[in-house]
Amino acid sequence: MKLTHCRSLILAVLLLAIPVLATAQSVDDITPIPAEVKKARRGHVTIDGDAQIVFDKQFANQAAYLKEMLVGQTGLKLKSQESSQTISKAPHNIRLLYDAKAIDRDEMYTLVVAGKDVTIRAKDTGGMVYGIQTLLQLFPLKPVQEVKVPDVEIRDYPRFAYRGMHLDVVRHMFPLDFIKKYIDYLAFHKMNTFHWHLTDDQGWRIEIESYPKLNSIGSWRDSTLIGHFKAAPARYDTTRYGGFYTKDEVREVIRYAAMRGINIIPEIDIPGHSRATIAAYSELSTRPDSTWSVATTWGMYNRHNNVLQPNPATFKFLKTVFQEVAELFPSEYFHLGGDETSKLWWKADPVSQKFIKDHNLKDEKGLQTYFVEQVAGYLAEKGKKVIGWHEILEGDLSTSTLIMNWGGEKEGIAAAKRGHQVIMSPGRPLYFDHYQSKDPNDSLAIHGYNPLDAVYNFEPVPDTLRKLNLDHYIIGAQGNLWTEYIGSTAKVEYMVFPRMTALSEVLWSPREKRDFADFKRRLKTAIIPRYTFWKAHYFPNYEQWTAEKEALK
Ligand code: TNX
Repeated sequence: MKLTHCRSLILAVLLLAIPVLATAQSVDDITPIPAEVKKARRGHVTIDGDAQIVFDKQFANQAAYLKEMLVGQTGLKLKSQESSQTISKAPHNIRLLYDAKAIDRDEMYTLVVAGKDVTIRAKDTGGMVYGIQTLLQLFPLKPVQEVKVPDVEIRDYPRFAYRGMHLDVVRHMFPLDFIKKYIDYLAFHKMNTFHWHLTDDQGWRIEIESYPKLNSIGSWRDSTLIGHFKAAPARYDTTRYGGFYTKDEVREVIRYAAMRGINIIPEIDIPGHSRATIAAYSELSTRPDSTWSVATTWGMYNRHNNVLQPNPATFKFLKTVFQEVAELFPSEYFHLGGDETSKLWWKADPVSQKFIKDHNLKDEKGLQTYFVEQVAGYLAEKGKKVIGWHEILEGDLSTSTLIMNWGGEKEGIAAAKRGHQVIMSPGRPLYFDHYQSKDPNDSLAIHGYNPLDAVYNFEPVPDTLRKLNLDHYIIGAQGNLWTEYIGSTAKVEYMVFPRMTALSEVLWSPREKRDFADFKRRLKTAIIPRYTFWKAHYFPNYEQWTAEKEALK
């Protein structure tokens, strides 16, 4: 045996024999990069089974969360006690403290490792959760009996107030456990909003008690398109597909998310994208005597996706359903869709035309605005404000309406100039249902090319707005995952990782700290091991496929 082989054998044996002592992961690997880090090279705090979590009562849930995460990641089982009731002293503590003085921003935390203790300070749930995420990144991803956490002082807070990920559960639906996992992914990435796209042409995915046919009929489709919708001839899988989340399940997800500092914004998409609705209640459509079925194909908003008719039954329906859903979700904002509303159905429908005339509306765009305003009113009765896709700006709306812009900079700028707060979610590069490579053998996606570097280099605030001092209207950004071509949880993960990680740094870290080369280094040393630890799928060829290389061709 060669000497080098012999040496590595000895090393391997040694490593196997001492799996219990581990140094922490590097502070330099924390992702998204924290705002301020001061490394003190003096010492460390040892966290072992004798250490305990001491928490202020505001953070009881987060103490439980940390405990559970530590066991899962390292096998370390720590005891925990509320600070005002602390009886037994431990050699070392992880302290979770409420401190509204030291913490002067929303969602901020400080993490100090010094002396005997690790101390996280925050003044809200989000801040504490993010402090915990950072701390967990300092622990190894394997069973240990103790960890020496290096002395450090971190002062950290987000660049943007809105940091979101969307998931379409209509085109394909995912098990409740995966929804929770997705929320865990968001929490790791210091995101604070989960946009849950719950209704569309292809299905209705939330339990509604007042209109039960939404579930018995609207939640199911008879078949599903196979392959790309542009492929001819179209082929269908004739297995009945569907389902919906019960209210109890939704409540469970809301609770789960709240502990992790995540707000859930539900979306009920109206007045277009309504095939599932009218399949259940055809009287709400502009062709009440036609038989409608839940859509079985994709990308068909113009000819086939009939819209809601403005009639008394429809407005009663909208009020009842939106109020029923609003009661379930604590979110201040409610998403009412408003995208891709095909005007041709209203044009061809005498009832809609008479409605436009009787209500002094300018045209079909005015009618679209009327729908949005009505629903905004129903939601206001429940104390909620409205978010809609940027097409709702076709008419004049109250500026309290938040605009989710899936267009480009132009639409974002227009909305901000009109005094609306805007969430940037442009198809390029924040649609993660688009391709991340140009490899013809890559897994099927809708179209497009949004490789990792395009996401990492995305700047949510257009220069034009900065120059006009209107940059504060951009409150954040969101990655969207439409699931026409995403039929499994493995594919969801493949499409979002590592792009979601890149987006998290855009949203969280100071702009001047962003550095793609360093980000890729951290992906290798810390993040991909994390995906692997989660047993999550991811797109591995992100270095090979970049927007920059394509531009040079
Ligand atoms: C457009 S973006 C849609 C969705 C599709 C998506 C596919 C938006 C508000 N509507 O219904 O799933 O494109 O990328």
